[in-house]
Amino acid sequence: MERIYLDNNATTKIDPEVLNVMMPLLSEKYGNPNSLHTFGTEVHPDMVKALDQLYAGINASDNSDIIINSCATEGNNTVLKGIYFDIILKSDKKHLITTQIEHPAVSHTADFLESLGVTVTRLPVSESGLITPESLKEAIVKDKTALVSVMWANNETGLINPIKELAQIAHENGALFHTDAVQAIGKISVDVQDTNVDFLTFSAHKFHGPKGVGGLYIKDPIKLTPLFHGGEHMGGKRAGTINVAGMVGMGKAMELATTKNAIEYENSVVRRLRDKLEDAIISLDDTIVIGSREDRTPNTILASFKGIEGEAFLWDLNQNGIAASTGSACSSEDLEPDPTFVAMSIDSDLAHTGLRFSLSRFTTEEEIDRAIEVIKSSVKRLREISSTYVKGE
Ligand code: 7TS
Repeated sequence: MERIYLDNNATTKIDPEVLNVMMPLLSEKYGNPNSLHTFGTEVHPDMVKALDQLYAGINASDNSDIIINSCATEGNNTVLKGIYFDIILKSDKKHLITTQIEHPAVSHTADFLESLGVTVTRLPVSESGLITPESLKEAIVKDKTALVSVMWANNETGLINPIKELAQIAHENGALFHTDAVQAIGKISVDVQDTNVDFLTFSAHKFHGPKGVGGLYIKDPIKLTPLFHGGEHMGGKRAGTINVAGMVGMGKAMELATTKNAIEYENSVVRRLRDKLEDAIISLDDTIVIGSREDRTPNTILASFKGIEGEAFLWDLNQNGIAASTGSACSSEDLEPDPTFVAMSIDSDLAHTGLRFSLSRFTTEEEIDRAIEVIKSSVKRLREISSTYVKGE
């Protein structure tokens, strides 16, 4: 059976061009970049190129930092814990603002800091599922809030927050601003100078790069206490031998994902396919999709099918070759996943019925047509089963 991958917000396929540039660094060019012999030094040009591609992809200025790390989870931990050590412990700014819809890489780190005595405010979403400037204005305390951390685009709904306005409010009140841009890179234009964010995290495997490598942007002249202490790698900002092949792959993936053409492709072709799938879903009885299309990344749908339990639906789709998600795969190892916490904070009727479909530039029209057929017949079958079950009770 042909398999169709509609779970690109969990991870993406490596672009063959990315794999190509990585292969030499996984085979003959294996030197440690910190070594002084030619095995070490010969990889430097590849690393410089990758850094250039990363800086260009998010429009970072030359004197700002991009720290290469293992993933966005590490980047998010570095920012929140760095702020704890550098600002919260050392000044009167003991307040952290985040949101109710962050990925656990931020929310659980905020919970941990709260257990150490930090005051944490978690902004709710508006009716349209967004974090509004008004709610931040209400929560922020001038010269007492150390950091505001708001994700750029939500991984479950795809809803895009007004990052530029939020960063401005943070700055006007003496706070720094961090955004988890994992779900934004490659889907919409991301510009750190235009939005004036202080910290931004990303993860290569979400934009057709390899797993196990990510980046943290830090605006000049901010310095953060590192999460890892050890050798002088990355100028002492993140100890541990750099994943050279991963970094080079991430650079290439960033370049491919952020050109004007790539973003236009997302916004036209991917959006059209997403809308086609979405139109088919909402044409079924008793289905809804969270958030207005214009407010979302062009590849994401979080849908709810009344009367159908999300896990059962996911299983049925998987049996028929369609890979979707009940929300964040990060929670699917739990026996009782909490897949739709974002949707629930928008609409409590959605508990356990939300299913996420996320496309990529590799998704084809034929795949969407086949997915529509499978979804329709699966909904019909599962509703028949549940009505028989209710009657039999
Ligand atoms: N931040 C956001 C917004 C994410 O969506 C994810 C992964 C992460 C951080 C963590 O990235 P990592 O590279 O450190 O693992 N999100 C998902 C998801 O939505 N389904 O599976 C993983």
